[in-house]
Amino acid sequence: DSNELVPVINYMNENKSEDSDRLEGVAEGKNVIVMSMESTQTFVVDNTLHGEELTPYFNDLKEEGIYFDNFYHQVKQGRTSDSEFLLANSLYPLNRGAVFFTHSGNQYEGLPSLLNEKGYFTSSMHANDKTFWNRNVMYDSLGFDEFYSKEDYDVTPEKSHGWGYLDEYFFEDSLSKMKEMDQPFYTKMITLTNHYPFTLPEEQKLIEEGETGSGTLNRYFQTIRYQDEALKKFVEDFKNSELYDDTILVIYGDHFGISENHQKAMGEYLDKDINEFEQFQLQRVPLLIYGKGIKGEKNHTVGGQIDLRPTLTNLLGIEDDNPIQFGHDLLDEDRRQLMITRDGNFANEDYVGIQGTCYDRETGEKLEAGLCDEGFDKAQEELEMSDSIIYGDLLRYLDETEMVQNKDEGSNQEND
Ligand code: GP9
Repeated sequence: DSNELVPVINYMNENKSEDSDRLEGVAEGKNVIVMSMESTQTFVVDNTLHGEELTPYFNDLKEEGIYFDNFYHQVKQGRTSDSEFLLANSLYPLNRGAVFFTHSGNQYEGLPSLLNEKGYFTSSMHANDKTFWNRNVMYDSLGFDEFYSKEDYDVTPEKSHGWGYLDEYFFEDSLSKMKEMDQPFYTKMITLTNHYPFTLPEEQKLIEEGETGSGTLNRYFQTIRYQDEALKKFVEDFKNSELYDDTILVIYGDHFGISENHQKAMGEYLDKDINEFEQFQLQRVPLLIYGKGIKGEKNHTVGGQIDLRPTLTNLLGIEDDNPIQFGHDLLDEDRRQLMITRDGNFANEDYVGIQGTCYDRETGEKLEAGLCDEGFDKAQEELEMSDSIIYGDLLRYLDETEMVQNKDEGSNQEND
């Protein structure tokens, strides 16, 4: 019942840090394009194969925006859909199954709903079947106005490969759609080509395969390189369009592409032993905030996808009245740096804690286990709390609970 929400609200209040307001409202009233890059991990950024850059365009682009190099994905079995859930709600996904399937009927206070209330037209763009990951149902619960799915794109066999519509065409069609959208808009694009098993038509291969012992990793380099070329075309067209002046672009990786089954090959490529610590660090994904008026900076704060929503609302200068969010604005210099994974592991400014073992985050050196106790405890506490909200569908009590709390506070003040 509604009482179940009280401890969560109390926890949120206790853990709220004083917001520095850094860069607050710099994108006020602007359109937002959030681009979710399929299976894109940070290790490809500024990295090479056969002496060639894997992501030459992104490498340059990131110098012009705010680039985060200690940003982690936090997904579990729901993969891309889990990353969407983290972004929309600033809640953790579930440990088993995909919350997009299991709890699509819950009441949420999604970011699309919030932006909607503030006058934004909100949409998601993804050229796959609309039922994939139950998106057509869940998107309604999150408050999207529109879902541009496969049927809204010019998907032909010539323009498709593997999982479907090639990114270059997806980008092209999507930009045309954006030009027609009511403004301000918030749209989330989800790419598809850089998806396992990472195959491409011959003419789209812009780099030779890798030479490691894993065919998967060897091909991944090629689809990553392809995605970067498609991104280049998109961003250049975007910059030449009228949208550029009034739009910010947020690019992030949704989850890993190379699983731990390919550790040996990864070690060959990166020229180091991929132990438990390195495997954890490989879960970093790129995050870039880019747009006119946003000054370039390299940001090393430790964070994850759960932090995207508060970061965005801060940039947009939007008051977010949903108190149940686990994320912390990535641009706030005094923010709590703690990234919790669905497995109960964590990274903070000093440590990485994995299954009871404590590592120095900078050096990867094993440390005295007790140093990570606090991090592990916090991870457990937050995951349980987030789960209780989802399993109990507790956000439906939000208004009621806040009303009671406000009344209590009011009467306490009278008594003081
Ligand atoms: C499917 C796409 C890929 O529509 O989002 O999903 P994934 O398998 O990466 O979760």
